[in-house]
Amino acid sequence: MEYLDYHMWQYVEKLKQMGELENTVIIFSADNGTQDNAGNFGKARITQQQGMHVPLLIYAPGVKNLVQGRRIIQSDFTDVLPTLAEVMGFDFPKGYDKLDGKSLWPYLTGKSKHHRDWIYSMRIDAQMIRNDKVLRDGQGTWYDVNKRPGDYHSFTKLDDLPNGEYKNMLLTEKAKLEPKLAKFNLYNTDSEAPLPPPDADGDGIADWFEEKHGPLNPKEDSDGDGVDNYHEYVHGGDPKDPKSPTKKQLPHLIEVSDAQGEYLALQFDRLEELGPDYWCVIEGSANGKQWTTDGVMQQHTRRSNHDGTERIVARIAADKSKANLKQLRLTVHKPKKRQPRKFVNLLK
Ligand SMILES: [Ca+2]
Ligand SMILES: [Ca+2]
Ligand SMILES: [Ca+2]
Ligand SMILES: [Ca+2]
Repeated sequence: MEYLDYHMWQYVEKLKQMGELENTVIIFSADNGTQDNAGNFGKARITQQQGMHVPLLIYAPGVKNLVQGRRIIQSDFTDVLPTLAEVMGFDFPKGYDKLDGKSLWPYLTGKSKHHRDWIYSMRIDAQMIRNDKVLRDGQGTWYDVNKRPGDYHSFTKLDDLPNGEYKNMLLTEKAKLEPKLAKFNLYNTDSEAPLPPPDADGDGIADWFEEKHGPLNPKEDSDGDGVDNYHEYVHGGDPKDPKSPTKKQLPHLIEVSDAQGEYLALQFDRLEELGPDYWCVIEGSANGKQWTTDGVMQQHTRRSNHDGTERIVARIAADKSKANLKQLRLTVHKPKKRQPRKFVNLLK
């Protein structure tokens, strides 16, 4: 934190030297916390609000009447662009309908007491939405956030509340938010994410791989090396060569030692072309029976092997000596059918 303060101080000092501090709006935010310091909820987990929640600090010493102090309001990242546009006097062209956010400026400058009614976040096709009364997490569970809207940890599930007036009020709020989800549920039909490689029979093995090696059944192990054809493709193996993929290419445990400590990690190779649609889930287990994603990094380091594959290292977040997870396993999901976004360039 001190190091971060030091860097911010350097920015502020530089702006002072340039005589521009009074003419600058500093918007400071952060990536989602790591799992260690966010209690297993970091790294953009959509399943709980903690995975999505980030700080937002705004400092504008030259602006009179700027709202001061900590505020608990609904605001998300989509608000940053319209805020900056308003600060800089940029008007979006009429008919430009791609802005989901709302400028924070009227609220920040005290012209408006209220910013917005609800906020939204998504990852792949998981969606989270909330207002100051109810919250839906990325798995579709609804929570009562009415009593402590600024508390991001200890919500009661709507289903667990006794029937009555209070629950009915929350159900009304839920009914207001639910229809909004459909508008944004576009990942499979109108997403700007790069498409996975063409796969005519939809079995998860790209066309080029089946053209090269002949039609493949993803569940079959054609060369009897213990790796089915789907995973031969995923890990950059050869489905007709029992010596490929090698043990180094397949998921295996390694020990990592670096400045942050000693960790148990799962290492494997995968084709670079797979992209985010081939959803990797790493689970850990203390006893080889119960498996969980809690405490396991889902965003991992990746390094290109410069041969069309990349090496992935996914590690347990806690130090090895303290970690209770002793085993890791990998599941690679097959992509859903998707269509590319039909871009309309309204700014040209
Ligand atoms: Ca295929
Ligand atoms: Ca096939
Ligand atoms: Ca095989
Ligand atoms: Ca093989």
